[in-house]
Amino acid sequence: MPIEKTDKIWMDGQLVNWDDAKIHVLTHTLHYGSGVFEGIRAYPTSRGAAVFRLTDHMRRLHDSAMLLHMDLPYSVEELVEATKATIRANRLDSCYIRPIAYLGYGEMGLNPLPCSVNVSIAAWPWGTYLGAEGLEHGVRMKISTWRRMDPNINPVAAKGTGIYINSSLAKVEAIHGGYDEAILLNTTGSVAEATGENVFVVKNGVLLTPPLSAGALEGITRDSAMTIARDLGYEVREQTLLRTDLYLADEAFLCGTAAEVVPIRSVDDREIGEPGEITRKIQETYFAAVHGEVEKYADWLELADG
Ligand code: PY5
Repeated sequence: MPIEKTDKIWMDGQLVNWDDAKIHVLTHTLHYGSGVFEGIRAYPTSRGAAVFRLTDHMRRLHDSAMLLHMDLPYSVEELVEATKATIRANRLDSCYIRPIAYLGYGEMGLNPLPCSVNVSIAAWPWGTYLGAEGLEHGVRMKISTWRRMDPNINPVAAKGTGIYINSSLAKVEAIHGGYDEAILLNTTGSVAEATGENVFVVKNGVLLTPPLSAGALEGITRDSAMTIARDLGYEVREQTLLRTDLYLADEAFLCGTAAEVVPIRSVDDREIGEPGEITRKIQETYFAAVHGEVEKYADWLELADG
């Protein structure tokens, strides 16, 4: 799906025209994957565009930067305000927001420390990531032959641009095989996560998801889904999962900002089937929450005009 152009992109403190948001070919991050980024969504609510857990996303951007020795020149609060300004400047009520911090032009050695740190924030309308059919009836997953990196090879807790080569390889392998999305195992063979989503299974009425130590990103949607599930009265456990736990699941789903909450319909051609009741309830509550329809989750929303 091509990116839908909007008017303005925030670059290092200025709102510049979309077509002018350019960088030099010798930008450090282009060569070494030394950037950090976030994926955030804003949804229409009765009080205007609301960004879902914006401050939490900007905190994670700061954490990612810290892990890669980048000193961000903007505070969490400044990035929150910059995001709201970008949404207002583009008059968007529903959008995907992509902040990225990168090491700029000026140095070419591997030492990142002398490099300038640049930050930009773009926002554009982006529909459902894994397709309307997937959201409704579930996606077909393949266990990748690519393993999620060991945390002593790359800091997988950081949303680092270069780290996503691993996800891209798994994604292409899944697409070439005729599947929608891939699940990656870690180097010890247990389930880590999907290419851009966390994974949950439901077994005997209990929700299970791999612990962060398995190599899963600390997903903000994962945290939201766990809260929603517990509030609905379900038990949620972080637990090591094997690929066969996926095959034998009663229900399973993916969650992430871009993908939202997406049922899994099969894994390696083992049918899980149409979305089950627990997955449906969590999906429905998540969509109601992001649209400002659930009072108890009102704190998750940060108004673009607020
Ligand atoms: N795991 C990985 C590897 C991710 O990239 C993401 C988010 C998640 C889990 C879920 O995290 P969260 O719930 O905080 O979004 N992926 C990005 C996103 O915007 C990029 C996807 C193209 O969803």
